[in-house]
Amino acid sequence: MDSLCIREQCLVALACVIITKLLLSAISDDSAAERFCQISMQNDLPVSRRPNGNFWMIMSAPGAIHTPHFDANGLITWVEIVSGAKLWMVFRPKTRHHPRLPLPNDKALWTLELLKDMSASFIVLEPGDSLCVPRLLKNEKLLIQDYRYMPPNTRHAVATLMKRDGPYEPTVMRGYHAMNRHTMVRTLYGSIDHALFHDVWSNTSHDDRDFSIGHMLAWQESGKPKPFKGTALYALLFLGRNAAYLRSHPHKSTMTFLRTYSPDVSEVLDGDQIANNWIWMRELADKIIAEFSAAERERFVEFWGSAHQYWSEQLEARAKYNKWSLEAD
Ligand SMILES: O=C(O)CCC(=O)C(=O)O
Ligand SMILES: [Fe+2]
Repeated sequence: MDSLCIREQCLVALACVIITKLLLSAISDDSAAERFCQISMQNDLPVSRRPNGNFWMIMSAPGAIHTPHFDANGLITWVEIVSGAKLWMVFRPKTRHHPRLPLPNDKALWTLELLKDMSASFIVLEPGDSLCVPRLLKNEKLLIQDYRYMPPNTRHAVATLMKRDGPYEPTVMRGYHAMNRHTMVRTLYGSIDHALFHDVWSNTSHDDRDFSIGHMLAWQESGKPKPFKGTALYALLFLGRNAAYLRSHPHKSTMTFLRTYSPDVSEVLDGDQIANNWIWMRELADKIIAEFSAAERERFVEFWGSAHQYWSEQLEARAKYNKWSLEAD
């Protein structure tokens, strides 16, 4: 860079921004859906854009360790280091099946349970590097196509590094969360895990991604060609129809609380928009389902049954965890 004049440096920076934007819009069906809705529905859009957007930035001190976790709400993660360095550790299941969450326990280092029976990959990310799972795992068989990011529900741990003999400097990283048609099923299963165990196994919440689910359903309902097919569509419909219950649960530690839980956003900022979005998503999902052929309906019902069963089992697991926590107190 030193040999480039200011004008050339600006052009390189501009090209990098454009390439990043193109890459991210290619993985982000939620942004594409929002654009579709803005163009086709203009001022009639019943709910707003996702209030907090997809981008974020974090700064962390050398030595900071992020223990094993999955990212919130079944979202894809893309990151790029701006300055400093991080050691990224990615853990993936050895089979195609959704890995079940371990029950948290009172052992020291219990968070390592999340990594049991997983294959691990490690990479150091430095300025300009972005997380690119295919490159990182190039010797492994990919489970799904199109990995240019960390897929939903990927278990990972992160350490912020310090340059040997370098200054003690924080690391700055920018990131992007998205949803994509190729990973919608993982988004759904990740959302179930998140709703029930976000306080244990995740580090934040992005419930506003429900606005994006609404936009994706609207895109599916009136777009041509239809963006989502097969299990990706079924997962989107499951998310839309159950959105009110797939938010981050407030975790009261009684066993029965989840059985009587009823979502209430009346006190929340944007509560009206959130409740309108629940209604909108249900209507859109019902319209899409009404168009299904008999064979497609059958496949959808089967998908719904499996997802529902997983959800019930996770609910039981949470009740068991709450019981154990109460007894331990
Ligand atoms: O940088 C960190 O400490 C954690 C970052 C992380 O886990 C993420 O971006 O998903
Ligand atoms: Fe993370």
